[in-house]
Amino acid sequence: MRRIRVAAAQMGPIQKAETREQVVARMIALMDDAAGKGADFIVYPELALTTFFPRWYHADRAEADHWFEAQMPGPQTQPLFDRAREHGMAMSFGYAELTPDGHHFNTSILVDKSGAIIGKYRKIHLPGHDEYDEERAFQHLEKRYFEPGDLGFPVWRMLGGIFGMCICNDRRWPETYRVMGLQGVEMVVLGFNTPSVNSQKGEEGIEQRMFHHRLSLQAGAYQNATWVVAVAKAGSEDGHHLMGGTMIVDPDGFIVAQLGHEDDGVLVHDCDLDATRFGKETIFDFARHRRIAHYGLITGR
Ligand code: CDT
Repeated sequence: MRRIRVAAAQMGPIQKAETREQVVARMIALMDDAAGKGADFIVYPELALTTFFPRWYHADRAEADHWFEAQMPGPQTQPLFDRAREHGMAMSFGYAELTPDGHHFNTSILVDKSGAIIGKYRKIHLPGHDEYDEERAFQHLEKRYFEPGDLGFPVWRMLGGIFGMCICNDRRWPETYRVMGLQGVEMVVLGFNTPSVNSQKGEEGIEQRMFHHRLSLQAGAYQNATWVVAVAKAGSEDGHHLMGGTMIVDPDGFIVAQLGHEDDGVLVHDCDLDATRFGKETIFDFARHRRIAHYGLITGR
């Protein structure tokens, strides 16, 4: 038994006017709650420090730079790192990253119990569009503000297990999980900001969106014999509603814990990383059963 007590730290809406200091205070409150419940590892949403700003159009892209972090930790996020170290808790959260040479990514990091950043992932599947689209009910300008990630889908050893990260739209792509699965991943953590309606397909509402969310997570978990921890930013941000759906899926593909609200709150669950063994050693023993000679269209070979 290799038990990790995970806290999926859902965040309610973050309004445009909220400051980093206010948001970090909310994250610290969630962490203290998780610590009281004995958590080893806390996972926050995609773009956890700000509102989901890609819904706002700036003709001049540089006007969006204030949503980005040029330093991690920086002066406003250092208190979060300090508190995590005090609690001896590992963490993962998403933020908008501005690199020293001017590149923009939708990023998440993995921080170990000592407060050291041991892993970085940059979102690869960027949904939406890069110019103002008047046909849409609202904008989703991730392709305008971010470049596709350039780090692949690595995994990291931490807390006695093998961890991977992806971000929001990545969870809908089987390749995301499989690339980490091939490296033996035991827990994939991800944050998401998913509007509860489709901006291009008015009749697709929250029920269908939630179904596709669950379908993606459960399939990814089962087909790669891995835990999946998915954490929402939820509720109405300046009138734009994001669905909830924070949940933990076991390596058999079952949802073992989920939150039923759209506010700040932690979902704590004990995950046994050894529960991944059965699937990895039997039906999804990739070395024995994959037939890559027939996957050329996928691998590009
Ligand atoms: N943040 C993010 O990736 N959201 C997308 C919305 C897709 S609609 C353009 C998602 O896949 O949930």
